[in-house]
Amino acid sequence: MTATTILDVSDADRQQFADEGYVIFERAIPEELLQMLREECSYFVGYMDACIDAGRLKEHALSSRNNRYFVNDMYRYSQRLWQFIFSDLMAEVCKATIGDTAYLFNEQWVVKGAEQGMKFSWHQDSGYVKAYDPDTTHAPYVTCWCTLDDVSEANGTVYLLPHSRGGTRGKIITHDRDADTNDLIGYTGDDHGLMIEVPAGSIVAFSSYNLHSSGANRTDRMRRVYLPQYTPAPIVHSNTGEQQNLAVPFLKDGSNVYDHANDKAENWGGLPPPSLAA
Ligand SMILES: O=C(O)CCC(=O)C(=O)O
Repeated sequence: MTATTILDVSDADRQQFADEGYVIFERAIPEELLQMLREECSYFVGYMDACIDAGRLKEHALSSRNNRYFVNDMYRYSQRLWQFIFSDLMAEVCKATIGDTAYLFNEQWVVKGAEQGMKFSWHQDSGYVKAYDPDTTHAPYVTCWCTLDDVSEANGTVYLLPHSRGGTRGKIITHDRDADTNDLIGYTGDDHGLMIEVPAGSIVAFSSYNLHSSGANRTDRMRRVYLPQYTPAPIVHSNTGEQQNLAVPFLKDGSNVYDHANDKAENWGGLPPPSLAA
């Protein structure tokens, strides 16, 4: 299965991303890819439940059972998720936002449980990088917030501050950590931001410098999002030079250079696939 849909990107879309740091592509994900993402999502939520039940949540984890799930850096556990992450569709999103060179930096599921899915505090995604590397000056990367369900105020959608409202153009803020939720908090002002209400299969692409938050899920169904993030260059720690997260080559000079056969943790970082060996 490969994505053949070419995204309809206008000059105005590119300009909005350049100026304000975000662009929205409604119903961009073809139905068969969307179905595949929903199936994979079920697997990874189940996997996370098992980790929680076994007491294997990491320190500072953002997840809690039936409530809020963040499952990241596990795409090599899936036989087919790479077909979305490195698809022509995502290549078009990268080209419209960060340009002709792109590396996969991180990917994660963000799922809010029915009725109790908790809110997520105002932050920049780059604020999470800065928490581990206070001197970081990395260029903004792009977060592709892909909706697997229709999203609205009721089920905990995202709120976004364009650069002109958040004062975030060219700026990474030092965040505070909430001791109860482990959320990093980068904004406590009065602006509620743009509420993103889009149908399932949409891609909200925003820069890692844009402040955003999300609400609680008050509906009787889960709210599911898949979120790959791409950098224009590998991000390395400013003091040690160590690569941060993943740096899987995706686009070079605008061409898709992803090499599935060599997509291994030892080459480009991240978790290896599961092993059956004890
Ligand atoms: O999907 C959400 O609720 C917000 C996710 C988010 O802000 C993030 O992962 O940075």
